[in-house]
Amino acid sequence: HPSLQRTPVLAQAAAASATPKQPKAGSWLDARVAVVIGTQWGDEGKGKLVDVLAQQYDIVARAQGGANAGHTIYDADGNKYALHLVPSGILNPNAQCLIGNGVVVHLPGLFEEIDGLAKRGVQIEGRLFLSDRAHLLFDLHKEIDGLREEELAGKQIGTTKRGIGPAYASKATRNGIRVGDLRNMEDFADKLRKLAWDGSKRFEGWQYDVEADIAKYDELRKKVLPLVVDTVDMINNGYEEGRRVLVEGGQATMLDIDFGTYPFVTSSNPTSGGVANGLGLAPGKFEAIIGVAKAYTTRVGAGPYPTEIHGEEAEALRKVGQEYGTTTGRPRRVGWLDIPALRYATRINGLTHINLTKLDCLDGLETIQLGVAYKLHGEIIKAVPSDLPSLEQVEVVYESIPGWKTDITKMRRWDELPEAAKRYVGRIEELIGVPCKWIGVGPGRDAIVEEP
Ligand code: 2SA
Ligand code: GDP
Ligand code: MG
Repeated sequence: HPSLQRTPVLAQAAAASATPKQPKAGSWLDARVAVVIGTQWGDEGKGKLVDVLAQQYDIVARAQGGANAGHTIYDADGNKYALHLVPSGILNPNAQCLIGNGVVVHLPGLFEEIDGLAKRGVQIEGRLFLSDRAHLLFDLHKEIDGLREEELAGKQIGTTKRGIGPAYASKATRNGIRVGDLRNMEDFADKLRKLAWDGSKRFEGWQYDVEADIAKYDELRKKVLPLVVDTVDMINNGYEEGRRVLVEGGQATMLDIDFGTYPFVTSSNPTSGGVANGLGLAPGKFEAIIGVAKAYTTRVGAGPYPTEIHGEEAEALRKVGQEYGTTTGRPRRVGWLDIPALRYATRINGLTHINLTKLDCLDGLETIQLGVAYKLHGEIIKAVPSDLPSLEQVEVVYESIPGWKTDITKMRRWDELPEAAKRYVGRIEELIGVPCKWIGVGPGRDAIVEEP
């Protein structure tokens, strides 16, 4: 029946007339809209995959989170870039980059990032666009983030203190201020005064120079307004004209405000549903949903972590994996790969492919532990428990997998990988039912192996 067709007629016609592009590196991903999602607790290496795939895409967009994200990428010459709000597609000169309505934006931070990139010769003008529906994140949100963490004394979430929770709280309580509000400075000033007043009611003795902030934003708006567009219209027009869209997720499934280890989560939905909301791009258009999973796991901040390891073993893995936060420099907690969590992420996001990253970081191990199931009160459980006490009590069932004890960082083809490494990848695929299309063997752009 024609009404059951998912692709609008207009888009189909446009797609048919669009010239297919030739991939410059890596293989061609045959999806007009591809979404890259973190499957664990963040820092799986989403930025690197987005940078690699951006060469094949016209539009690269961020849909949620803010400057709590930290994506480290290396260009073709090995220069390092740490990105927070700017999509990792920015290093591909042909890609247009969008910051969608679901993102919370700290403008001074965004301009610091933009200026840093521009100094290094990255073209920004005409390539980076900001949604007029995105909510602004002010210094006051950062201060409140800090105050709230202090109040939790001993039970902190371990946020990045980038103001993320308070900014989404302002959005939900409907006194948030949007990027588009900068078009009318008088209204903007009133709204910001109201926001600061609210904060002073909640935190006794808290001082905030709101007038100085208003003056600062009055200056900033001249730089901001040229980047501001209706990104919902822009991304949908682009799609209908046959342009290819790549979405860069921030944080990850286990940090999702609905599906993560609440309250030890971030304040947005980093899952594929959040992408639809954060861009105004309908979920039926997502042709590839790629889950990025580290070959082991890490977590920054507090909260349950069933496969966590401690002591010397943990220290060694943290060192090889260079597991320190991109945004805050905090040492990351480390552990084994958690299959129940990965299966949960597969279902929630509708994953079509996996990018298994940092397999090289397991090169030195005699034996690798793979967490294959959870037990609660002695019984195997099928689902990931929703309540913290249960999740804290789960006992992990491990399978011991022989390591390969070989340096794989120079390998670029599947058939070059040691048999034991292939067996580890194969076992993961068998347990989650999704192919590991890409395997990361180093931080560089080219350090990626594709499974045939
Ligand atoms: P927030 O700041 O309110 O989003 O913090 C809430 C929880 O979400 C976690 N979170 C992260 N976890 C890993 N990486 C993140 N980004 C940075 C990076 C982290 C850094 O890429 O390295 O530099 O420290 C990130 N952002 C948020 C956070 O740890 C809390 O558990
Ligand atoms: P993101 O937040 O998911 O984009 O990940 P981050 O950039 O915060 O952290 C991933 C880190 O691992 C970065 O320093 C990357 O350069 C690095 N990385 C990504 N893929 C690989 C890989 O396959 N092997 C190694 N050794 N490092 C990788
Ligand atoms: Mg990160």
